[in-house]
Amino acid sequence: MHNAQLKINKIRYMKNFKRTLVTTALPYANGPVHIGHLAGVYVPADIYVRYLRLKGEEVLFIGGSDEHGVPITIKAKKEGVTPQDIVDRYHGIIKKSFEELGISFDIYSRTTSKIHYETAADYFKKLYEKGEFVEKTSEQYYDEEAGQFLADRYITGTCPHCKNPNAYGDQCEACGTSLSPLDLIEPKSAISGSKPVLRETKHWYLPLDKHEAWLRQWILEDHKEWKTNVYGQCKSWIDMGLQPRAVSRDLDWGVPVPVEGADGKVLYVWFDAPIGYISNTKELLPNDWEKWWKDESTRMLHFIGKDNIVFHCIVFPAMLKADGSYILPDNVPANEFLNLEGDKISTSRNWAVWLHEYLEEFPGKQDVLRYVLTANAPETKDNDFTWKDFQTRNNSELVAIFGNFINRALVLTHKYFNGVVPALGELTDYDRETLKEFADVKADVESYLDNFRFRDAQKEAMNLARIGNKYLADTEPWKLAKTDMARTATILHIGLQIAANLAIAFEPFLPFSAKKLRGMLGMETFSWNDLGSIELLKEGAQLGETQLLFDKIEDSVVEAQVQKLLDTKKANELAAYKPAEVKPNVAFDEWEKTDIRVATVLECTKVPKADKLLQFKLDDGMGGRTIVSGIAQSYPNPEELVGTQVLFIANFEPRKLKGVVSEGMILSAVDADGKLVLCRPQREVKPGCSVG
Ligand code: B3M
Ligand code: ZN
Repeated sequence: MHNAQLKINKIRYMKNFKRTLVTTALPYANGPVHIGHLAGVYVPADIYVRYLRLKGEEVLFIGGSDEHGVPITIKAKKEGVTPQDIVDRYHGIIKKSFEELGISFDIYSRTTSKIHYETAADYFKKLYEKGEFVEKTSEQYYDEEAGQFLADRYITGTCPHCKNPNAYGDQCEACGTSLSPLDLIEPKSAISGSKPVLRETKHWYLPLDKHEAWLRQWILEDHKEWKTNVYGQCKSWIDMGLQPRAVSRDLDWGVPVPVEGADGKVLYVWFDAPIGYISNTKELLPNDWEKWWKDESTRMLHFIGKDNIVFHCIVFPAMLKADGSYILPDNVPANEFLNLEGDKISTSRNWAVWLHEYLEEFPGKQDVLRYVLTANAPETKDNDFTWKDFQTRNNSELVAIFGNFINRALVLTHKYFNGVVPALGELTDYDRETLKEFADVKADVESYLDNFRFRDAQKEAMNLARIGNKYLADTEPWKLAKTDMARTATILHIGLQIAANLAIAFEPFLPFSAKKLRGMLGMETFSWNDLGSIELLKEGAQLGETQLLFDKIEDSVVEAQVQKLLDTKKANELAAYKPAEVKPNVAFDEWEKTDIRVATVLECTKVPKADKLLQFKLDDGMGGRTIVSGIAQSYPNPEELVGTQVLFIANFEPRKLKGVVSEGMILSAVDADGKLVLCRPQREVKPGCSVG
């Protein structure tokens, strides 16, 4: 991995910058955050920030909720509450869950704060006064019944490509095509259901075309070191030619456009949201914020997901440049997407592992989630989270390697040396080999972290635990203790130094466990620069109490999580269910030929060697009959049907099924999930009664 580019990046960084400003995408406050957000943005950003802090660098970590945008207004309308109610609810949930996961923001604020409204409005005004916008009038859909212009999401209609009747004005979710509202066939307002009309409206546009030349130079020439997924997306946008982008909308939720004649218009959410990074810095550091935003020796990094690349690499930089007093980001280490059990994570389909639910269902296991998400981080391509992998990584990596090593080293020290760090004696060749191997870890972890390769960095840190585990397994101090106390002391001394190194190396990745471990080792101070040292613990120092770092996750626990997802899938299927088309009409005298009757079940058993069939013995009021029915999979306990009543077709031509003659057909409804449900009269009736 020590290729030239990695080194160049590091040198660039060390030469030019004094401090680092890290921002993370502001999640929309219209739902809680899920593992996709975490793996793509917040966990890597937190690892990076913790790493810099541990190195003693000056760093600021900014987060917050994005509280504007049409989806929030739609959700509010659906629930019959105000948009403010919605964002208050989710901002609270999101903020608390981030805190509990140990995402160590210096501030987590929101875009409905007073300071944000002022900052965003002032930002717009300055650009407006500098003549950085162009004004354009265009025709947009207007709902005359509701008396308002319609945001793209508020218009539905038929997709011109796939004829899906429920396409949105910005996208067809059936075929994935992005649309403009004017593309829709038979557009309809999602507010009133009426047919919208076209009306003229004026908006302000950021002329990205005018920024194209410098953006091309700045990204494509000066930032070749950006991740290939980020660089590639930017290149294709720039090569397609940049277009002016509207920065205002006709909407009643957002920061009002602060110029005359702009009644009923607000800033477009993607204009105000990135300014939220600035407002939140101001809120935290009212007197000192400018050094983070306007000083060339500040290195700014935006951690985001791939769907936000164009806004952070092209639109926001153009806004910053248009103002003229701000620095530009030095890097935008965007990630790809994390899938869940093979399917795209989706808030609307509830296909997600929600952070606040995880924290409740897995108390004290924040680090397990952090570990698994980092191990599967979608850094270069989309990746998948499965509960099975979650369990395996916990049980065979955290427990079996990391936890096992720590536990052995500490328990043995308590047992043979009363919990006091024993003396280091003479080293064997094997000791030296082990120490040499572990001395490289620091440089490797650093190099990966400096290049935003968090999976590799964590893997490398985990190597320390592997080295420790192997060292104890090979040297077997528990056996030596019977014969050679001095040698036992040396081995445990080395083991404890490796443990202390782990407590430092894992602070960025697994902060809760690292802290616990430092407590067990009695480490009061620690710094990244000590990593690699074998003098972290002094001979004679007293260790703290030993606790278990990680514990096993049982099958039943992950099975319950998988079941929860299956339930979600089923609920989605039910929600999407559409009844089958009705068959052609049947004349009355044709229909009358069918003789449907009621019977009481006398016996019901599985048909041997036929997993779909049940054999019914019925009291049909006419001497009894046998019917075989293909409902076994929907009724795993057929004996429970005895005594209940069923409907059956009495004049159905008898036929042989698996050797049994079936004299009729029992009626059941086919539910949305394909399950069969028996039909019966609403109260008990005499067997043999007609149905009609
Ligand atoms: N809220 C989009 C998103 O969560 C948006 C990010 C804003 S960052 C300034 O995907
Ligand atoms: Zn379509």
